[in-house]
Amino acid sequence: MLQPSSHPNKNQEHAGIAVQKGKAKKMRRSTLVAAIIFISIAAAMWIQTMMQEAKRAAEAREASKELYAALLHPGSPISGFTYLRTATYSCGSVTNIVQEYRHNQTGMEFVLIPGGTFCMGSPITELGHDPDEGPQHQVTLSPYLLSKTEVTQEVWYQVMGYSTSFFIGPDRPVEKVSWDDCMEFCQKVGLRLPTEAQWEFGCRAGTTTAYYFADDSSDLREYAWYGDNSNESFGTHQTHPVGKKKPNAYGLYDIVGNVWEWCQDAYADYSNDHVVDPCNMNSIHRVARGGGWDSDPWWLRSANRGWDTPKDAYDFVGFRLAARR
Ligand SMILES: [Ca+2]
Ligand SMILES: [Ca+2]
Repeated sequence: MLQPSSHPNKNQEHAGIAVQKGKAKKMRRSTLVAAIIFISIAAAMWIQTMMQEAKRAAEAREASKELYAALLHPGSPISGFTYLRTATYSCGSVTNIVQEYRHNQTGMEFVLIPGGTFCMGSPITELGHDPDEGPQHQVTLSPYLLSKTEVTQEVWYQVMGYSTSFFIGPDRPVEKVSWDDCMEFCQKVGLRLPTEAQWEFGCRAGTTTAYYFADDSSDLREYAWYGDNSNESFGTHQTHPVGKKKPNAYGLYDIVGNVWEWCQDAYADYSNDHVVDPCNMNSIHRVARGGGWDSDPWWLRSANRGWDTPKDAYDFVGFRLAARR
């Protein structure tokens, strides 16, 4: 039989402490359980991310294998593309034999660019050189595919379902697209923007001169639409249908002029380091290359760099597409 306590308050106190201790124990237990759950979820997410990364890397290796195989055996299959032809292009002092493929989803033609090592940037002695084009440094690139032309308004409309350009024409380059818009487009077609290094390697096509055809700009009007000639046939300066000027030594059209072309990278200083497949993402600005319909000649030099924020869209900036690393 329970005896009434002679010290009810003390007993209550004991009981209170016991309850508090029990609560504290429960809290510790629930904190521990929450921590274990949190750690488990974080670990699971980390493992999932690692597995996705590994899968992406494996896919990239496989894709890269296809490109290496195609370089060795012209016409070899490349997933998502159809082999078209092997073509020879000469420009400046360089001649290249390249393979061309059609991207099945967009219908756009691409050149298989072999990659290799080149000197990126320009020397301070180059006429028009800007400080951000140096230091010149060695860059090594894996093979990749680059579209022969800028993305046209027709292709943009097919993929995105809306128009955005200021100068209307289905075979003119799309413009007034921000870098962010380009990301959305690329995701829909399983392609990406070229890195800045891929863009410059493609533009130079083996040349080391200021322009991809010579050191001086006197022949520029044969190769590009820019401030001196983009008013021809229209009266005012504007974009022109893609692919009407002479290509470079990789068979790329309008790689300079017509519209500036967004690149994947953030705009950042170069270093002296020899880099492999670089893609810098350490700044808020994004790179655009090649100059456009309103540009001065020196903005169309292979090494010239432009930049803007990822959300800005102008009627003189568009893009071309790349595939693989
Ligand atoms: Ca261009
Ligand atoms: Ca510049």
